[in-house]
Amino acid sequence: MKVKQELEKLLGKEIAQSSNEEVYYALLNLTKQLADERRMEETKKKIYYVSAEFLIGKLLSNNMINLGIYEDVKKVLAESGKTLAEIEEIEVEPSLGNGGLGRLAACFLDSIATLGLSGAGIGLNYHLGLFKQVFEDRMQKEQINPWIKDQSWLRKTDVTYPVTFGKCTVQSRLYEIDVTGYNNRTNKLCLFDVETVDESIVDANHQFDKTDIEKNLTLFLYPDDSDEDGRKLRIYQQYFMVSNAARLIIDECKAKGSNLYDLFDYAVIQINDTHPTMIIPELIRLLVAEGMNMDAAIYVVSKTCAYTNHTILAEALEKWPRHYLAEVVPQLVPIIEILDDKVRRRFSDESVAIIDRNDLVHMAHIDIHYGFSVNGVAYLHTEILKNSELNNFYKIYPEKFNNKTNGITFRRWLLYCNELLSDTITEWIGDGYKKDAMELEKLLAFVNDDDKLEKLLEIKHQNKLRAKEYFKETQGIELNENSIFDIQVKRLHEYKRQQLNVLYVIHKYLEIKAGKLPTTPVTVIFGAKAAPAYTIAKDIIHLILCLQELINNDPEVSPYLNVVMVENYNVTLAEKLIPACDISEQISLASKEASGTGNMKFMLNGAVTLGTEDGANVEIHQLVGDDNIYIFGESSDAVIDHYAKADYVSRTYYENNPVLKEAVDFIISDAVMALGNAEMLHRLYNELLNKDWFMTFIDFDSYVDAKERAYKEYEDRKAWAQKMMVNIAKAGFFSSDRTIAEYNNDIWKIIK
Ligand code: Z16
Repeated sequence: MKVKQELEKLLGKEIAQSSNEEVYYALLNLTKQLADERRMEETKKKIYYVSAEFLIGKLLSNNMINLGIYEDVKKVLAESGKTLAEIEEIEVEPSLGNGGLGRLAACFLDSIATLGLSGAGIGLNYHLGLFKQVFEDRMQKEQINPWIKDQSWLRKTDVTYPVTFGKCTVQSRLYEIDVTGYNNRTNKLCLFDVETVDESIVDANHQFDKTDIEKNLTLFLYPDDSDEDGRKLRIYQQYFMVSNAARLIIDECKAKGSNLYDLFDYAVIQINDTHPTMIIPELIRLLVAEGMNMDAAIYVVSKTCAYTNHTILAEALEKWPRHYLAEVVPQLVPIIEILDDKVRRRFSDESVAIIDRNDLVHMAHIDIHYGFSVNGVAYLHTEILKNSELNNFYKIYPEKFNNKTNGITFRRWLLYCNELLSDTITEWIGDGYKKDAMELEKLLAFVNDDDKLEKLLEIKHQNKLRAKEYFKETQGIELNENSIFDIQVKRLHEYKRQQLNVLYVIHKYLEIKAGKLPTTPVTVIFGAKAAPAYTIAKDIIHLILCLQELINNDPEVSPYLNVVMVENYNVTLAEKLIPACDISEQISLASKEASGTGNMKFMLNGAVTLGTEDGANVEIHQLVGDDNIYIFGESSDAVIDHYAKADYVSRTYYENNPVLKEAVDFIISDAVMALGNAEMLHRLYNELLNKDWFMTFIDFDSYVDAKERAYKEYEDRKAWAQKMMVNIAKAGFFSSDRTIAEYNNDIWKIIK
């Protein structure tokens, strides 16, 4: 295909005479056309990945890579004096997700299409998505984040269903986004919406009438659930999502010849966390409405649905009061009661009941009893599910439990975001790794090749320069490309322990003030959004921003240590930061991070992990060996034991460790208080001292040791480059193509 001609035909003029915006829309339309040409017939069985989040990121480059026109387009643009980077600036990143779970869903869609499997994502078309984060007075403020433009990747369809709630009925509308596979088929992401949604009901403070369902249903991802109306709104959203999904699936299967008694031969539904759980009773309801008897419907649905668990944190395992469901979706309550009744007849163990003694409906329990597969998302996580969190279920259904270690798409997280590296790898080992990521292991042959090691360091430096330029231009941030980039980017949550990193920063600051100077300067970079109602998380952001101000403006310290918190961390920023990273912070309290996927992206881009034995860090450690990772902290067994015995007292650590005490006290020192809000800083200080539920203090010493070791070993540039090489070489296992192949072999069983 002649890219230039096609583009100029769409533009009606030469590229050089067109604005960046015109070129962007021409590329958007060209890409859509090409994607459409790769639509393939659906196989008998199809995978439906139902998820509240799809954090897809910008799509233009990703699609052009998958369609094979990326290189040509870049060349053609360059000939006309344009760069793809400036064209991409026009695209708004959809904020249809929040973190790992949503980004995983997006990587999975890419791999499903790349492996040539017939599949679709199903979710909601949130108009404002997740909020946009801005910093004001060193605090997080939330702004609305509209992303839908007149022309976009969305395609309006004529599929619509009436969805009935206890109080009202709304009419849905299906929108689709094409999902291109790498040199393979095009699938769809199906996003349901309601036409009555009204963005103008949101006021300047982000508030809106939470009870006006017709107008608010698809406004926001995760509306504030700190009050009852907010929690009910989430149920409205979830039911709207799954009721549409169930009808779409039934319609598609019927069209392919299903008589519904054989639904499981036509469809497999992967339930992503508990948000889509109501698809189980909803499908049962619809099948019964079609004339099936209840037991048959339960049987059919149970053979169609599979559940993925993404966390062991109790607060994230949804439990809805029965009376909420009775108000929002009364038609499901009798079905859920039957499901509970059947469980109670079979098992006397109260802990596996669906409706508990307090009348709470345990969504995960519905998934486990009435789905055929339960999987965790990394080896350790699945072991914890089997042996502790869900042990009572594992004893009943050992055959349902399986592990599927997460993965990431290498198209976005290497080929696109780190072209220098991927081109170099291609030069060294050919491009077979683009289809078979395990071929990256060929790089192991070069761990003693000085020229190649030198080249890795040079690429890292170039990527730091690129990040420096980007953040200077977009956020006015100054990054020192000659410093160690030590990066922690992920949602803000106490279990992820940004506060541990912060305590180290304070400790380092105090050391430098006392005259102990590091040899190589360090830049500690944070990026994180806090849930709007999560007070302590916002306090942690506040502290980081105060320290940024204090440290970067202190001429004694700033030549050696800088702290940077980037604003509104999202997929686009991740693509700039990850290739520039030296040290990847993965420091969750062991047992709490189900997998992590950022850890995989950093490794693939030649960063060395500094982390606890948690989530997929365990597998990274195993793959790269002790010399190519910095592991610290309590083991997950020890942590689980502390919780069981309730014997962790943070104050004891504080009182017995003067170095830790000094760092903690600094949170409420005059220097910080002069910049910050006393209430917030005191609250955080007290939380750590009196509670510290995620055991920051217990790991402080070993964290400091591990960091110092990493910074020291960074000085030996060759030895460091060898660690980089091994990390890249061993990252192949974390390709989401591998993950999806496993889902298909063990759970979905879709035949091409
Ligand atoms: C989420 O992003 C995750 C779990 C969860 O229950 C809810 C949300 Cl929104 C994350 C896990 O925290 C992370 O460890 C994991 O890598 C990711 O899901 C994908 O499995």
